[in-house]
Amino acid sequence: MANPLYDRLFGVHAGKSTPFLYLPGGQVVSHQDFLAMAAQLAHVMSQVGLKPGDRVAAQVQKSPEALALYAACVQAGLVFLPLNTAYTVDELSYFIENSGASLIVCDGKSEGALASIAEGLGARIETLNADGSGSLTDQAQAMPASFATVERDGEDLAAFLYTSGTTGRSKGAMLTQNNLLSNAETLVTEWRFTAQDVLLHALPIFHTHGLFVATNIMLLTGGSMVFMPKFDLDEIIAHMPRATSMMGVPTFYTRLLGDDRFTRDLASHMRLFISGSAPLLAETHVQFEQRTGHRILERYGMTETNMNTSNPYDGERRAGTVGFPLPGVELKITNSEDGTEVAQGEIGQIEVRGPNVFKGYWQMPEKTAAELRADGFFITGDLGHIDEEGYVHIVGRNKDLIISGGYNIYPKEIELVLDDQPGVLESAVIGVPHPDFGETVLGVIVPEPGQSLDVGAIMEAVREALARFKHPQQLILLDELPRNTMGKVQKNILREQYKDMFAAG
Ligand code: MLC
Ligand code: AMP
Repeated sequence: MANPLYDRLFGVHAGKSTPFLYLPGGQVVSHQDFLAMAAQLAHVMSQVGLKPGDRVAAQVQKSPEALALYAACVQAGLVFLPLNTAYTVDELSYFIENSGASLIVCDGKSEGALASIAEGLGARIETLNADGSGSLTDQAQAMPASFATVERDGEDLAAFLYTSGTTGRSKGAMLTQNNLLSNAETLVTEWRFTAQDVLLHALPIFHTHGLFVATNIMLLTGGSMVFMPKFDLDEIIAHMPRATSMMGVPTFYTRLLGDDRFTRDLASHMRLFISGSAPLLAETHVQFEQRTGHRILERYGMTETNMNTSNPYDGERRAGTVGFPLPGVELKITNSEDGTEVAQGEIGQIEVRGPNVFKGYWQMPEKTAAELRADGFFITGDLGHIDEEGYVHIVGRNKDLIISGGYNIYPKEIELVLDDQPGVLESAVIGVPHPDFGETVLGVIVPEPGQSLDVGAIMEAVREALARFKHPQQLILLDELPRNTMGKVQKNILREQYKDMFAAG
């Protein structure tokens, strides 16, 4: 029986007592322990009636058990749908309803709030807490430590990851087993990962970066991870001497550089530092090399595509670029009006095609057709150019998107909440430079004529509706928004006007 993703990432480790996860408290989870945990969870899910292809929505804190839930879904042929732990109940109810999830796994603290949603949708709810306790693991303990892997084809769906959209409605990106496996295989080779690697893992495991890039690579090679619940500077510094590699968003690197304990000596055992999910400032790249002697390897990816490009392992890792298309990935720069390729060196929209590219958005054929061409090229929404030596440069975005600390925020989603508030005529949400998060959110509101606004009440409504990382750092009141002759709001003018609002120093 075959299940390519399970067989290659997990099944190959059967019976191995080699370390897989080093936990900050000193415990070690071996490959074998991890597989047993996954098998027990797979039993619970099949016993409660889940069938291959069913969706499992999980909003849980990072823990070995949470990672084993991913493995269990792969083994039982279920579609794993990890959700940001910051999402509010409002946000979650949309994802759960839209995906038609049959099982919701959440922290015990959220069970009460989610129970009515689950009931309304006919979904089952189980709990999994940060310490690994909960109804799911309670049931798992009584289960056998091996599970007959469900047969799957490489084209079968393995995961849904929700990504917000410019219209404010999130879309479930459908990723197949082959999408995930092909990309992990390429990255292992490109970045020279082996069973000897120890990866510092401080990213969340509900997004592509921490789950599919970091974890899948380490599973494929049989290496191990120092598995931390979140990014904590002290913990990173404490564990760096035993590690060989780290993956992070740019904020990880700027925070490390801001700490005097982060020295050349501390990083001397490290083989590789990788950055992605948001632009790494060339200045950070340079400072990092001066401090440690290491050149950060920057790569470029997306939820819909996993990784597309990477700076070379052996060749020159060029600051301010995202390197070359990965083997098997075709990348072209096109004119956003007619989709034709632009001349060498010119700026246009970045399109990619390859085995990494997703299968479309769940039950949204129009949105899929608008972004995924019939010939397989995906329109990323990023703007860039390719220089004479073939390095890809990202110069901006064709989509209204803010990236704060590696999290994507679509202004439209926030504008919809702001516009709904009493006394608000209209709003514009923009991203402005921020020393820690790269960019941060600023809300500009125009009150209805003669109205005085209760900013506190507006912020309270935002808190209710949206995850913390999407909240505007500040709300600014203006009499009117700048518009062009077509009546379109000129966000570029607002961005320029407020660009120094959170500047360092
Ligand atoms: C936390 N906060 C954020 C935030 N993270 N606000 C804006 N943007 C963020 N990214 C909030 C907290 O809730 C807190 O609110 C306050 O800001 C300060 O928190 P902190 O303690 O300083 O933040 P911390 O918990 O340390 O988190 C920062 C971070 C984290 C950068 C370590 O956000 C992170 O791990 N980001 C990684 C995101 C990621 O994995 N992206 C990959 C997407 S995949 P309060 O109210 O308590 O003060 C993808 C594809 C690809 O993009 O190419 O990889
Ligand atoms: P997400 O939707 O969370 O997968 O985010 C994908 C987006 O992150 C891309 O479309 C880019 O805009 C951005 N991104 C990822 N990696 C990089 C990078 N190295 N440099 C600049 N932007 C990046």
